[in-house]
Amino acid sequence: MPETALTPAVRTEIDRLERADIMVGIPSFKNATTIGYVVRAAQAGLVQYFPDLRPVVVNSDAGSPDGTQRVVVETEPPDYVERILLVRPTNRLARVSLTYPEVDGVGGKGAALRTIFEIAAALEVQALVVVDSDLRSIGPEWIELLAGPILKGGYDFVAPLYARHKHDGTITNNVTYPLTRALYGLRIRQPIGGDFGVSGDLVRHYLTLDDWTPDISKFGIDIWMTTHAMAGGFAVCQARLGAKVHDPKDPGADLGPMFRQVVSTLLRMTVANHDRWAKIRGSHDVPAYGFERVVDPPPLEINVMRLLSEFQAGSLTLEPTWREMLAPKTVAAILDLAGLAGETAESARSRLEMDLPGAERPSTQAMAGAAAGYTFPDELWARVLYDLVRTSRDQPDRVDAFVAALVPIYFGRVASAVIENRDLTTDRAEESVERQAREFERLKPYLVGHWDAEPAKPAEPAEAPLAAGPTSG
Ligand SMILES: Nc1nc2c(ncn2[C@@H]2O[C@H](COP(=O)(O)OP(=O)(O)OP(=O)(O)O)[C@@H](O)[C@H]2O)c(=O)[nH]1
Ligand SMILES: [Mg+2]
Repeated sequence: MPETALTPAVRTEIDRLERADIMVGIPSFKNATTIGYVVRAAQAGLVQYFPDLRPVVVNSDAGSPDGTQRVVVETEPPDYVERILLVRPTNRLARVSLTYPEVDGVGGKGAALRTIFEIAAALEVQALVVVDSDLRSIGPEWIELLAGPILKGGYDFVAPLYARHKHDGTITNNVTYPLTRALYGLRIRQPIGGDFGVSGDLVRHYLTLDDWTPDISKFGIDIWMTTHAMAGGFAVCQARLGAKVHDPKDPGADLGPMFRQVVSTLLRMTVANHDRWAKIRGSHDVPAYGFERVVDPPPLEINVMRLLSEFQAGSLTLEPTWREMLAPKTVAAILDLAGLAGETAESARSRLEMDLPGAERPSTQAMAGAAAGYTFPDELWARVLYDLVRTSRDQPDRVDAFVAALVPIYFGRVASAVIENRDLTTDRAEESVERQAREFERLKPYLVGHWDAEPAKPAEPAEAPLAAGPTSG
């Protein structure tokens, strides 16, 4: 990790707290409306489930202008929690909100967590739980579910398992889950869920690593934590948390930068960890703890038409980059499919106008129905990602450009998943995620063979398109 740059204020807090056994860390940036509830749930969980340990809650904030930090320190204090839960803990819960320092000039969720790791290591905690500050569905039991396997079961890393709406978690379902599973052979269903339990040993391991990048200071942090837990041989499990309800995001509108940060980090780590994954075939289940709740997460609207149009529009400016980053057969199939995406969007649009004249924005269901027939095959998607692993190795300086160029292809893949799942229950939609994950495993020899082949001659430098890709910026 880069040199620690803890601010004097953070050091003062560490000196004041001295030691703790269990810590809940909460990164935040402009979450004043939701973080109070998360802090209350965290406090109640610590008091109720771990009354004999020394607990601390640490909020690591970006200096939010909306009063996030004030909400944290003004939320009902720990003695209120003791009163309502009728618990007399051995140690008084400590609560801190601080502004984290940027890492090499870059702030973000990962930079916030880095400060949380440093504090956890300095306080010598046995278990660290990190939870997002925009959660609506967290309850006190989440703290027990994420810390229990570490304190009682000897695990080092607890990944979350949630019921998510079938259209939510698109980066997870299409990229991080199938790729992580096929590479490392572990079925961690939510590798970037955002809510984790980490042992003191694993926190210390994180602090010794020297592969930190600006993307890890942002949303690359989750996949970085999960991958290092697996690659470092730490004991990994999952905790069933029920539903994940948080500030929703439409993948076509909000998730471009996050996609780039996660996928660039994943590709760089895949290249670096070749020795760890090259020999692994197939995968195993990862133990899951906690009561299996049946919950219906709230629905999420997705603009299918926009995803299809962006895929087609991407082909107009990004074809030269696609040729650099993908195998010739893969590019040919992608270009055909981008054309089909454009035609599908156009005909679906006119069909919707006829069916719903004057309607504002058609529902996800209506859009997906009108676009039925368009499919992005699992095998092609797996080849796209596997080609990218190889070109990321050969042209490490181009990873960011390749991942930016991948965004419209990813949109084409997400559109296909939304269309395929439009009439399915959440459980049935899960089967298509599993089918795709098996396809990544089946094609792993393609990745390995491709990796072992002679390095490709870098393609002729392509004319840089003047206009940036549709989602850059
Ligand atoms: N400190 C800090 N925290 C951030 C920043 N950006 C996001 N976060 C926090 O990171 C957590 C996750 O951010 P979200 O924007 O909710 O991301 P998400 O899309 O829900 O991510 P997933 O839940 O993993 O799908 C929240 O607690 C945010 O407050 C940032 O710039 N600085
Ligand atoms: Mg969120």
